[in-house]
Amino acid sequence: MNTLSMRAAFAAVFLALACTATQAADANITLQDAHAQIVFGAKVGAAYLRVTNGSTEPDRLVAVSTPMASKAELHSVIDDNGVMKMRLVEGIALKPGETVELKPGGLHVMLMDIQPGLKPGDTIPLTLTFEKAGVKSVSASVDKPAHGH
Ligand SMILES: [Cu+2]
Repeated sequence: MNTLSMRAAFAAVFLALACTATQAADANITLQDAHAQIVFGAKVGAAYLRVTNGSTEPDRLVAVSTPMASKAELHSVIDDNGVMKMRLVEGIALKPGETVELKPGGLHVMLMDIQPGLKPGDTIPLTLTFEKAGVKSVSASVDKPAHGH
C-alpha cells in the first residue's frame, strides 16, 4: 500500500466514525407539551411546545410544517416601543442540553390558513426539521378558546 492509498483508507475510517457520531446525537431531541391556540373563525393560530436538545452537539430548529395549515412559520414576539409585534425567525438555536420553550408571548409556530372544522381537543400533526437531528413529529392538541374570544 502506498502512502496515498493509506491516507485514503484513514480518511474513509474517519468519515465512518463521524457519521456514527452524528447518528448517535440524532436520537436526543425531545418534544413535549405540544398544544395549539386557534383563533376560531379567523383560520390563524399558534402552536407551542418545549424542545430539548439532549445531545452534546448544538442543533437548530429550522422549519415546521403541518398538513392542517397551508403555512407554518417560526415566529418570535418583540416589544417595539410597547407594541408587541411578531417577527419571522430563520431558526431556533438549541445549545447542547438546552430546553427552549415556545410559549404565548414568545417564540411560537405561526399557523396560517388552518383547515376549517378543528375543535378543542383535536390534534394538529407538526413536522419539525432540525439541522442535525433531522425530521421529528409531534401532535399538538387544540386548546379551548381563551377568555373573551
Ligand atoms: Cu406569529
